[in-house]
Amino acid sequence: MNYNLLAEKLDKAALYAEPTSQISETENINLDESYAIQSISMSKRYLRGEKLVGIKLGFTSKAKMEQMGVHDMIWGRLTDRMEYQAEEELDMSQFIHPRAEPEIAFRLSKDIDVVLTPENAMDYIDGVAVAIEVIDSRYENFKFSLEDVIADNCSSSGFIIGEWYPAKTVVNNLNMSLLINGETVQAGNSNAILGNPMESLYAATRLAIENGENLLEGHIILAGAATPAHYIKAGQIVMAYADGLGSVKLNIQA
Ligand code: OOG
Ligand code: MG
Repeated sequence: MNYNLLAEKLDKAALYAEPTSQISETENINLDESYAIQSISMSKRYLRGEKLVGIKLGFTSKAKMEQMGVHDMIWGRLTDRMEYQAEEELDMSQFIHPRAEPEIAFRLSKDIDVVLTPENAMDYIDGVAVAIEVIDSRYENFKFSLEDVIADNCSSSGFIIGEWYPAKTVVNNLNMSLLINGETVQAGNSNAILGNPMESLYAATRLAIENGENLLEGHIILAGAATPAHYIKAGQIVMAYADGLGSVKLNIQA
């Protein structure tokens, strides 16, 4: 099997917003191979000038695992091109079938050189925030196996982060919701994320260290959605809310 060709197929699908068939339809890949394909496809983005700005965890909640029919946590890479700034509009033509989900974000104040724990975490983060993640599977009909979605960089395609709050701000047991044009379309609790979103932060640092990925000062960790993801459409105003962290809004271009 040619990993480079599979990485290229996924990279092209993302670049041209054209869906592609699942790798698992023709190849029998294991988890290590799917992370290898993810890594090769990311190198194609880096060659086009994109910069790594952090990592995201996926399927950290039962709600997400059940929605997508998978059974394990996954991780993917975030780049500067995926980040939206306040008031910037999302252009649907760059996406295949995007969905939004409410998330909690952490910002690193220091390069990661140890796995974070409840004891040392406050020395390594300087902010927490509510965020919207936009996921856009490159596979037809948003259908995939665990191996497929990992190779596809865990559907990562966009995110926007709300106002940063102090690192010590409580992130567990917060009501979280996703609103479209002011109406709640998904609601959950931040404890749906591994029992406490801080667990995602710890897990992200463990996975990064185990896999030789450098997490650096200023990098962002997305903890994974507390609720199922929701399809978004042109002209909508998408908002994520979390108790104590306020809200963040993303406008979808009409
Ligand atoms: C994979 C990405 C999952 C999350 O927060 O659980 C994810 C997908 O559902 O397409 O980002
Ligand atoms: Mg997510």
